[in-house]
Amino acid sequence: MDNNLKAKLNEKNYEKLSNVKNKKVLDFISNFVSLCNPDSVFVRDDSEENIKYIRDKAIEYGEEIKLKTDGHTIHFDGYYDQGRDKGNTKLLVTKGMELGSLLNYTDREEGYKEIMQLLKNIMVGKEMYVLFLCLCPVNSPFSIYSIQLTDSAYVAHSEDILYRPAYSIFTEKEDIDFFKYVHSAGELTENKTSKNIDKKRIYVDFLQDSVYSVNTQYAGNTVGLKKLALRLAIRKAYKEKWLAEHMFIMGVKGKERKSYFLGAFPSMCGKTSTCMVKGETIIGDDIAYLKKRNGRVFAANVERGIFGIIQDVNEKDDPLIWKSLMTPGEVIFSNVLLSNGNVFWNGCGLEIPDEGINFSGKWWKGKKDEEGEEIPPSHPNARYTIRLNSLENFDPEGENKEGVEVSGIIFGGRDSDTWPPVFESFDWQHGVITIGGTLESETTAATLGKSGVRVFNIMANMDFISIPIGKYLENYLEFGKKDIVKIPKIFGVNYFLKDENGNFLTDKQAKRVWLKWMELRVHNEGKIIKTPIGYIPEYNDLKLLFKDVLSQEYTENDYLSQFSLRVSNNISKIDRVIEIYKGLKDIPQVVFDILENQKGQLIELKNKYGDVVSPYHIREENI
Ligand code: SPV
Ligand code: MN
Repeated sequence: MDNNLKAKLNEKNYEKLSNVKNKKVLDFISNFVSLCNPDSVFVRDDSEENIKYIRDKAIEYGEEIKLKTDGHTIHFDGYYDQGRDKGNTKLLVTKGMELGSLLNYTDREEGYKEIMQLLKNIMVGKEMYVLFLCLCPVNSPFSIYSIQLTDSAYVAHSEDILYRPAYSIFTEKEDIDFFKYVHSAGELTENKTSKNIDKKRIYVDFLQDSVYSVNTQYAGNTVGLKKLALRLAIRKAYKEKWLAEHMFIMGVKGKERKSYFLGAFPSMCGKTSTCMVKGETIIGDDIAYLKKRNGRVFAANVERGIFGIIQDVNEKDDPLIWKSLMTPGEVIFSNVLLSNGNVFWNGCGLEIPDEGINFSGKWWKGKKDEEGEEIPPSHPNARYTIRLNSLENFDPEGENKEGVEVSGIIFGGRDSDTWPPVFESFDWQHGVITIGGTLESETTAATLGKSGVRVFNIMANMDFISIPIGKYLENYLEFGKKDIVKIPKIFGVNYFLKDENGNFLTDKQAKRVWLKWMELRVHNEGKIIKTPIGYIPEYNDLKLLFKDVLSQEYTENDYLSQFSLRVSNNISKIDRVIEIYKGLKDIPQVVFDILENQKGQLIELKNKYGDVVSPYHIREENI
């Protein structure tokens, strides 16, 4: 160990680090201790005492504030640091390497130089935390070990709630590969938020399996094992022929059986609320790794906690999350309203006080921002951080090292006028290309029946893809082709379908029925109608399910309004996506073939029946 590093460690921390025999680990830590120059270095082992040290520091340094309820704290990110910063998140690439127009990347040499410059002496006056962690359960076929260096006790605390500790693994194994993340919140304001937001940078150096993040605190930009690691994992998965996905994992109960589903939805499109529905179980709400074993597909949750959107979480709609947020235990609230040691947020179902502290500092009802817009009590992206095992519906297989066998994969975006509420692809290739591969989401909540701006978001993973899209698709297609005994079925869902007057055609609870229908389908039960976009349910099955699951009457009119195929809109969607794919290099030809084929069938249907076609007409075509 070099003297500079040694000088920053007290006796206990020196001992902890000495127990790590891997030279690569020591080199990495030494280098960044020299560069960032913290006053001291704290090495976290897996003990409760060490974990508590970091929790206490977050409060001592003011990055978190204690709330009235035991174990609960609140953290604020800066006013301009309330979400993932796509513009300042860049992949570093060597000269001549092209990733395509949809990815944000920059020259590695320049980017590296810039970020090293920003990191220089950035931790003077601060303590650096060294955390040994693991993506997925430790010692599992899915494990990727990781080391986080950060000067933020809030980031280190969040990482403890969200990821499995792995110090003991680093002391046992001498030579393991690991991902590396270096983070500094930079200089802080008096409110303990990152000050130099104009120098906010998140650079992914995949050549060294490293990510650097500076002058930001928002977890999506800073918590290495979350979206920073996902970008590294997607490359690793491509090389090793597995999948790293932006997906929840949940159990759906059938009659005396349970099947596991994965779900990919862009942010704010119902992902967490789907895997948290009443009656089912959750394994994870954000990121899953998929690997094959004996010809079957297994998935594991990368995380052990949830960093979830809090807006509209209330006792009535989300009783299980609510309970976890209201019970003493470990919860970090971020960017909600603080008043008298209690927290409030939009849609919490409680009376919101007229003043307090929020992400804009001192807040009062009617406070306006620089543009004259009223500042809400909580930011729309305000969040809670909790452990999954604090939830009553946490699935008993949640920590299974082998993962769970995947029966179905669900894709859904914010779509007011194209896809039906639920449908099934013909097979893996068809699902990958025409469902996951055409996923779009409307940026703004559609108003007055008019659709918002649709943004292409392939597999809901667009923000994190770190290889050319064509290669990403190719890996997906291959995954379902080779060495397969049983492949998951692929489904599309749409919770946001509207009628011509702009009214939603389904209510929040209906997703519970769609899940049960998909559960039947993965066992090849339930009747289906074959349409050009895939299989849709028969009315009678849904009628029974609505009665069973929700005790609701489901009318034939409901069915016809929801499941009539919007043929013209589906054609336009395919045209939009083909246009995007044409602008990229390396898209496999089969992608165009399958999309063109589907479009051809839709045109035929349109010529015969018009813009919108009843499922009954389509059923006649089946016979
Ligand atoms: C998302 O936005 O998809 C999240 C939160 O899960 S973040 O950590 O910001 O990525
Ligand atoms: Mn996410």
